[in-house]
Amino acid sequence: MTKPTTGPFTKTPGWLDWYAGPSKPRFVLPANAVDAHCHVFGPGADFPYAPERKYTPCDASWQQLFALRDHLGFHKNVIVQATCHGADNRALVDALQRAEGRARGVATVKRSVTDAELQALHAAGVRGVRFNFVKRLVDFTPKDELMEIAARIAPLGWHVVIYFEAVDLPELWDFFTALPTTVVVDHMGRPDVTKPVDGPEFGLFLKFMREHDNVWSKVSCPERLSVAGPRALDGEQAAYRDVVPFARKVVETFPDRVLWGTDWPHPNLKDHMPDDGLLVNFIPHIAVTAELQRKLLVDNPNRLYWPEESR
Ligand code: 0GY
Repeated sequence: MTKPTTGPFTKTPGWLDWYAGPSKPRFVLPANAVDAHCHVFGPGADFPYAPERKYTPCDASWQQLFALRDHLGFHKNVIVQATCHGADNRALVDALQRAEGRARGVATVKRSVTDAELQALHAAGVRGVRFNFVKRLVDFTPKDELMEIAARIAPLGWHVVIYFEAVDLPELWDFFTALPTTVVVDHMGRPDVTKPVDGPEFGLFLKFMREHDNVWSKVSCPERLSVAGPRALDGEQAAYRDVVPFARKVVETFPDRVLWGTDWPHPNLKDHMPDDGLLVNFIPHIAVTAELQRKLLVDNPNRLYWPEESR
């Protein structure tokens, strides 16, 4: 892959560039596998970052994303609008239009979005909107505005992607459970993996999924959730080992409602930048049979994002 660049913008101090030489994964992905959570950033020269952004990344173009897709062995991508672009979806739409049907998108929209704009996003391949509740990433949006957006996108067959921290789930519960669409949770609701997998905090997340069969979860981002980090003394087998029980529990309890993605180019990591090839090798630790792997990587994302191909 080509190396990261910054274009006309100055990166946030300490920002880690994505890993330019990912290894070839040992785990061979099944045919038609989908990387169901990844982003494009800019390039800033073509698609400037939003004035209200909380960080300035290095550029991460559609060419670089699709090169990674091919290198890792994925067939398709779901590209999720990142907060550094606010509700300006032009970089996302451009990437979708370049993908020749092999990418779908999750956008960010405001209450002021017109029906014509929603239709144009749909035509480009957008199939969901993202509501972000992570305070370091976004300013607060009133819940009545978000509910209004959810009601507008529901007739399009779109879903809502929600991103929040585990401690905020109790406060957000009533809003989440009132959403009229399929709801996809980013990164298992960001559990604190130093707490027990069978404790009350993660128990509430499992209850959320158990009691609401419209709720799905991405079992992604071990590199973001792990305290143990990428390597243990016994090597790669144990990478992000503290995340394994959490992700495995979700995969095995809700095998038909889980998705996996690289999260490339990995915004806001402070300590290390993962080798995406090693991240793919993490998958068989959380989906331990060929059937679970097929559901996670192929059946579920294709059913949600390419339903016309799954009929
Ligand atoms: C992720 C996670 C993060 C950032 C964003 O849109 C974003 O800026 O999602 C994060 O910093 O935890 O899923 O990419």
